[in-house]
Amino acid sequence: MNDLNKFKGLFSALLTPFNKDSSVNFEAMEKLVEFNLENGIDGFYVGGSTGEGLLLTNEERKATFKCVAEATKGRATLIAHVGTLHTDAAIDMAKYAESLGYDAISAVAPYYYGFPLESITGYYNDIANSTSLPMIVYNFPNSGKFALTKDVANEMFKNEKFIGIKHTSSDMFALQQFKQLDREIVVYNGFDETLLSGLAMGADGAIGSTYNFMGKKFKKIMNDFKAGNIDEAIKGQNEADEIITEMIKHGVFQSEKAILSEMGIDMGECRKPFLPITDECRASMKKIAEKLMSE
Ligand code: MN9
Repeated sequence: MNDLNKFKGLFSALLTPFNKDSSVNFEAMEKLVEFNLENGIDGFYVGGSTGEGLLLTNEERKATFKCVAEATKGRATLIAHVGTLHTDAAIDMAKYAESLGYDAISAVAPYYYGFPLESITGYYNDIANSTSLPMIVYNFPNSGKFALTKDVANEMFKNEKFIGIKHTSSDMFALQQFKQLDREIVVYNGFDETLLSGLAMGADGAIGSTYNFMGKKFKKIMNDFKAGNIDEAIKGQNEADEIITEMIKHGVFQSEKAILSEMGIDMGECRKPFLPITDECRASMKKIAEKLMSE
């Protein structure tokens, strides 16, 4: 049996910094990991949507897994996102993550073709059965035509390798349902702007992009929630959401890179076809970064 406790808590969906020529900036990535750990982050989700994993080559994805494993040195729980359309490539990445000592693998459901359910569950089983690592299903309905349901999850989770769901959706009823499966699993809230509602519906933790620079703020929200200080928790969520609202206007990942660059970590731009960071975005995020650093 897997110990689920190490999978609970606040996990950063780690951003991937790029150099000017758009190659991965590993030095900045190490700094970002350290910065996250200083802010109390419990674990990292590497190479997901936020990490621009699907815009990296498979070799680059593996190199980022290695960089993060070496930078954390066992100080955080590590989840490698290996999702891609090509099953064997996903398996190759999963095996590599296993060799690096990762704690779990995760994958978004195969997208683009509108695969039938049997293909999707087959894909997950193929990857999950290829290593000794547990699997966390990345449920992100906006990324394709597939939204996980309780019944499908119950079927999938008959395979003991499956231990959790990263629920990137505002459907809080679905999140609640995932906590009622036939056996206990870990459920992560996936949209940071709804963390508090996710916790209220039973989430064990959260995986998100804004924790890269608002780790302390969100840790406090979680602790306030656990302690029953709901008014304080709502206040914290409102403060965070004011920032996220501004980020959404300018592009979430561009804004996050602009904020962290202001905080002293050279994040560079997002990879094409993401658009460059605009001057308006930089100016707005500079103010947000200054405010966060003064807190
Ligand atoms: O991994 C992230 N999801 C996506 C979680 O980027 C699709 C979230 O953290 C969002 O970036 C964040 C802003 O909408 O909630």
